[in-house]
Amino acid sequence: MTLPVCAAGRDRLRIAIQKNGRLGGPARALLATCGFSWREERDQLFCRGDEQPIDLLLVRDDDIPSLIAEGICDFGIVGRNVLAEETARRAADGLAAAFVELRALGSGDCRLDIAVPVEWDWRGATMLAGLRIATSHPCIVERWLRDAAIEAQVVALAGSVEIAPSLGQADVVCDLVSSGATLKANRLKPVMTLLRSEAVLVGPIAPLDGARGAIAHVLLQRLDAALHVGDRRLVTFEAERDRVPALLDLLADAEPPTMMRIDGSETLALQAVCSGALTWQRIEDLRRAGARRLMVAAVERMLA
Ligand code: PRT
Ligand code: ZN
Repeated sequence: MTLPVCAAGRDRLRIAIQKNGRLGGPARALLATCGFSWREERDQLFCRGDEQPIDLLLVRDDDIPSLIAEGICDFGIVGRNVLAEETARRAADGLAAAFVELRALGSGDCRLDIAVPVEWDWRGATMLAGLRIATSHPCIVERWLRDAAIEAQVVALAGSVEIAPSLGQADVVCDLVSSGATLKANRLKPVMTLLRSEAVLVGPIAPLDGARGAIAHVLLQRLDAALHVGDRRLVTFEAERDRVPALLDLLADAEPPTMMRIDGSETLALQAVCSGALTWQRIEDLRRAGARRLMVAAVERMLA
């Protein structure tokens, strides 16, 4: 792929995300929440930001760690499992660390699990000795086996890992699991977790400076704000002063509320940001405890 500007001396930021696949949609949505968007055209891998000095690269997830390591991109959004595999591969090749996980993004949750045939009576990791383990994360598995002093054969596969035992390619698997339905359909059961994964923001080890550093600062600040907002809700209501302690007990998950006195009366107007679900039941409980003129609103942006 030929990129329009070389890495050195570049003053625009570059972010790599998955073109297709599970993390592409959530990554685009998160960046849009941060106020960044790009016009994408079919088969286009490089999207220049018109409104902001940030360009987007649409790639396969496996390519993202190397793009950061080589300085072609500044940031990427990728599964922690992909980063961990590339980190283990670099270490096995004697290469220094070249990227770092900067933020956990709260989407794409999964686990990298060892799974064995359902009929096995699992008695611990030592059972793996002498077996063949099929996986798309061979470097993580090799390192784990080495650390656990277990001698087993790692069978590296690019995909369709779960079917390997029934095809006779392997005895057990080490694969990504979210619902577990695929394991079950292949008569396998998870017995150990090697890694808990989610989508993460990856970036260079040394912080960026100059123009790119300034844009990176804005990106990270907006990202933190977006992650902080999450599914927070703003609840506002009025109540008599003597009812307030009981009402605050019902809002134990709220950040410290703002209270204002109304017209020299004993009535207070309150507003609080809550992280828990504000269900109808909860709103009705607040009303019974003395809250009036209740309103719940989604929080779009927060900046401390
Ligand atoms: O084309 P490209 O190389 O970019 O994409 P890809 O095919 O390599 O990756 P993709 O899009 O399948 O996954 C991207 C990332 O999503 C992974 O690296 C993980 O970080 C994350 N993720 C979250 C998952 C899953 N959940 C998941 N369930 N990746 C794969 N799976 C597989 C799982 O192994 C099983 O085969 O999906 C299947 C269904 O899983 P169950 O447990 O719900 O049945
Ligand atoms: Zn991939």
